[in-house]
Amino acid sequence: AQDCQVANIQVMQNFDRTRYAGTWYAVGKKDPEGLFLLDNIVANLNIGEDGKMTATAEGRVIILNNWEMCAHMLATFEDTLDPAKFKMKYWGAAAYLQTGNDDHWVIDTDYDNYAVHYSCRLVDSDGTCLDSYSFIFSRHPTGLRPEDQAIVTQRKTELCLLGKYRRVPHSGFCLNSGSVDQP
Ligand code: AZE
Repeated sequence: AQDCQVANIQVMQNFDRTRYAGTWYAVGKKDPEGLFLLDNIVANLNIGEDGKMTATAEGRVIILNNWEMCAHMLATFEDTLDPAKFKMKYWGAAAYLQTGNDDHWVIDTDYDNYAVHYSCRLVDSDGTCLDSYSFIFSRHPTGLRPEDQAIVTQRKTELCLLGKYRRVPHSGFCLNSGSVDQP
Protein backbone atom coordinates (compact mmCIF):
# COMPACT_ATOMS: atom_id res chain seq x y z
CA ALA A 1 0.00 0.00 0.00
CA GLN A 2 1.51 3.33 -0.97
CA ASP A 3 -1.51 5.59 -1.28
CA CYS A 4 -0.16 7.71 1.61
CA GLN A 5 -3.27 7.01 3.67
CA VAL A 6 -2.32 6.91 7.34
CA ALA A 7 -4.92 4.19 7.92
CA ASN A 8 -3.23 1.96 5.32
CA ILE A 9 0.33 2.21 6.64
CA GLN A 10 1.77 -1.25 7.21
CA VAL A 11 3.43 -1.78 10.57
CA MET A 12 5.68 -4.55 11.87
CA GLN A 13 3.97 -7.94 11.88
CA ASN A 14 4.19 -10.11 15.02
CA PHE A 15 5.94 -7.28 16.83
CA ASP A 16 7.99 -8.49 19.81
CA ARG A 17 8.54 -5.68 22.29
CA THR A 18 11.09 -7.60 24.34
CA ARG A 19 13.34 -7.84 21.29
CA TYR A 20 12.76 -4.12 20.56
CA ALA A 21 13.97 -3.19 24.06
CA GLY A 22 17.40 -1.71 24.66
CA THR A 23 19.41 1.09 23.14
CA TRP A 24 18.68 2.60 19.73
CA TYR A 25 20.66 5.37 18.04
CA ALA A 26 18.73 7.65 15.71
CA VAL A 27 20.70 7.75 12.48
CA GLY A 28 18.03 9.44 10.36
CA LYS A 29 14.99 11.58 11.12
CA LYS A 30 12.13 13.36 9.44
CA ASP A 31 11.08 16.36 11.51
CA PRO A 32 7.57 17.45 12.49
CA GLU A 33 6.44 21.08 12.65
CA GLY A 34 7.96 23.12 15.47
CA LEU A 35 10.62 22.44 18.08
CA PHE A 36 12.33 19.05 17.78
CA LEU A 37 15.35 17.02 18.75
CA LEU A 38 18.32 18.09 16.59
CA ASP A 39 20.97 15.38 16.81
CA ASN A 40 22.78 13.03 19.20
CA ILE A 41 19.44 11.29 19.72
CA VAL A 42 19.58 8.05 21.69
CA ALA A 43 16.52 6.13 22.94
CA ASN A 44 16.47 3.47 25.62
CA LEU A 45 13.43 1.20 25.59
CA ASN A 46 12.56 -0.85 28.64
CA ILE A 47 9.95 -3.54 29.30
CA GLY A 48 8.75 -3.67 32.89
CA GLU A 49 7.78 -6.75 34.90
CA ASP A 50 4.17 -5.86 34.06
CA GLY A 51 5.06 -6.06 30.36
CA LYS A 52 4.58 -2.34 29.86
CA MET A 53 7.03 -0.41 27.72
CA THR A 54 8.74 2.73 28.99
CA ALA A 55 11.58 4.75 27.54
CA THR A 56 14.14 7.41 28.11
CA ALA A 57 15.58 9.46 25.31
CA GLU A 58 18.07 12.24 24.94
CA GLY A 59 19.08 14.57 22.22
CA ARG A 60 20.47 17.99 21.56
CA VAL A 61 17.90 20.78 21.41
CA ILE A 62 17.96 24.56 21.18
CA ILE A 63 15.30 26.25 23.28
CA LEU A 64 14.52 29.76 24.55
CA ASN A 65 16.56 31.98 22.23
CA ASN A 66 19.50 29.82 21.32
CA TRP A 67 20.05 27.94 24.53
CA GLU A 68 21.69 24.69 23.47
CA MET A 69 21.27 21.75 25.80
CA CYS A 70 20.79 18.04 26.02
CA ALA A 71 17.11 17.19 26.53
CA HIS A 72 16.49 14.25 28.86
CA MET A 73 13.07 12.84 28.05
CA LEU A 74 10.91 10.17 29.69
CA ALA A 75 8.04 8.23 28.14
CA THR A 76 5.36 5.69 28.95
CA PHE A 77 3.61 3.67 26.26
CA GLU A 78 -0.03 2.68 26.11
CA ASP A 79 -0.84 -0.48 24.18
CA THR A 80 -3.40 -0.52 21.38
CA LEU A 81 -5.13 -3.37 19.53
CA ASP A 82 -2.17 -3.52 17.13
CA PRO A 83 0.96 -4.76 18.95
CA ALA A 84 3.23 -2.52 16.82
CA LYS A 85 1.19 0.67 17.47
CA PHE A 86 1.53 2.56 20.74
CA LYS A 87 0.41 5.83 22.24
CA MET A 88 3.48 7.50 23.74
CA LYS A 89 3.14 9.97 26.59
CA TYR A 90 6.38 11.88 27.06
CA TRP A 91 7.81 14.69 29.09
CA GLY A 92 11.10 16.35 29.85
CA ALA A 93 13.10 15.62 32.99
CA ALA A 94 13.22 19.42 33.26
CA ALA A 95 9.89 21.23 33.23
CA TYR A 96 10.81 23.64 30.43
CA LEU A 97 11.17 20.78 27.95
CA GLN A 98 8.37 19.50 25.75
CA THR A 99 5.49 17.25 26.82
CA GLY A 100 3.25 15.38 24.42
CA ASN A 101 1.11 12.41 23.55
CA ASP A 102 2.14 11.01 20.17
CA ASP A 103 1.59 7.84 18.21
CA HIS A 104 4.63 5.54 18.22
CA TRP A 105 4.40 3.04 15.39
CA VAL A 106 7.07 0.45 14.68
CA ILE A 107 7.04 0.13 10.90
CA ASP A 108 9.79 -2.42 10.53
CA THR A 109 12.71 -3.80 12.51
CA ASP A 110 15.05 -6.78 12.52
CA TYR A 111 15.58 -6.04 16.26
CA ASP A 112 19.36 -6.46 16.01
CA ASN A 113 20.34 -3.72 13.57
CA TYR A 114 17.65 -1.32 12.37
CA ALA A 115 14.17 -0.03 13.22
CA VAL A 116 11.88 2.33 11.33
CA HIS A 117 9.60 4.43 13.54
CA TYR A 118 6.69 6.63 12.45
CA SER A 119 4.37 9.08 14.16
CA CYS A 120 1.58 11.08 12.55
CA ARG A 121 0.46 14.00 14.71
CA LEU A 122 -2.22 15.34 12.39
CA VAL A 123 -4.29 13.46 9.82
CA ASP A 124 -5.65 15.60 6.98
CA SER A 125 -9.29 15.43 5.89
CA ASP A 126 -8.17 13.36 2.87
CA GLY A 127 -6.60 10.72 5.12
CA THR A 128 -2.96 11.62 4.45
CA CYS A 129 -0.66 12.93 7.18
CA LEU A 130 -0.24 16.68 7.61
CA ASP A 131 2.35 16.60 10.38
CA SER A 132 4.53 13.56 10.94
CA TYR A 133 7.90 12.65 12.31
CA SER A 134 9.90 9.52 11.82
CA PHE A 135 13.13 8.05 13.12
CA ILE A 136 15.48 5.56 11.52
CA PHE A 137 17.11 3.79 14.46
CA SER A 138 20.23 1.69 14.47
CA ARG A 139 21.79 -0.46 17.15
CA HIS A 140 25.09 1.04 15.99
CA PRO A 141 25.80 4.79 16.42
CA THR A 142 27.84 4.70 13.22
CA GLY A 143 24.78 4.16 11.04
CA LEU A 144 23.00 1.45 9.11
CA ARG A 145 24.74 -1.56 7.67
CA PRO A 146 24.83 -1.45 3.87
CA GLU A 147 22.57 -4.51 3.73
CA ASP A 148 19.85 -2.70 5.72
CA GLN A 149 19.85 0.46 3.63
CA ALA A 150 17.70 -0.87 0.78
CA ILE A 151 14.95 -2.09 3.07
CA VAL A 152 14.93 1.20 4.98
CA THR A 153 14.69 3.14 1.70
CA GLN A 154 11.73 0.95 0.77
CA ARG A 155 10.01 1.72 4.09
CA LYS A 156 10.62 5.47 3.68
CA THR A 157 8.95 5.22 0.29
CA GLU A 158 5.95 3.38 1.73
CA LEU A 159 5.61 6.11 4.37
CA CYS A 160 5.57 8.70 1.54
CA LEU A 161 8.57 10.34 3.21
CA LEU A 162 11.40 9.43 0.84
CA GLY A 163 13.75 12.40 0.48
CA LYS A 164 12.49 14.06 3.67
CA TYR A 165 15.00 12.58 6.08
CA ARG A 166 18.21 14.06 7.42
CA ARG A 167 21.14 12.21 8.85
CA VAL A 168 21.46 12.42 12.66
CA PRO A 169 25.07 13.04 13.74
CA HIS A 170 26.46 11.57 16.96
CA SER A 171 29.24 13.83 18.20
CA GLY A 172 29.02 12.84 21.87
CA PHE A 173 27.26 16.08 22.84
CA CYS A 174 24.94 14.33 25.32
CA LEU A 175 27.43 11.80 26.67
CA ASN A 176 28.57 13.79 29.70
CA SER A 177 25.42 15.72 30.40
CA GLY A 178 24.67 13.53 33.43
CA SER A 179 21.41 13.35 35.34
CA VAL A 180 21.54 16.57 37.35
CA ASP A 181 18.02 17.56 36.36
CA GLN A 182 16.48 14.14 36.76
CA PRO A 183 13.46 14.35 39.13
C1 AZE B 1 11.56 8.86 20.96
C2 AZE B 1 11.95 7.48 21.54
C3 AZE B 1 11.19 7.05 22.70
C4 AZE B 1 11.18 8.07 23.80
C5 AZE B 1 10.89 9.46 23.32
C6 AZE B 1 11.03 9.84 21.99
C7 AZE B 1 10.71 11.19 21.51
C8 AZE B 1 11.10 12.35 22.08
C9 AZE B 1 10.78 13.67 21.62
C10 AZE B 1 11.32 14.71 22.32
C11 AZE B 1 11.22 16.11 22.02
C12 AZE B 1 11.83 16.99 22.83
C13 AZE B 1 11.89 18.44 22.62
C14 AZE B 1 12.43 19.20 23.60
C15 AZE B 1 12.58 20.67 23.61
C16 AZE B 1 10.51 8.66 19.86
C17 AZE B 1 12.84 9.39 20.36
C18 AZE B 1 10.43 10.39 24.40
C19 AZE B 1 9.94 13.88 20.42
C20 AZE B 1 11.40 19.04 21.36
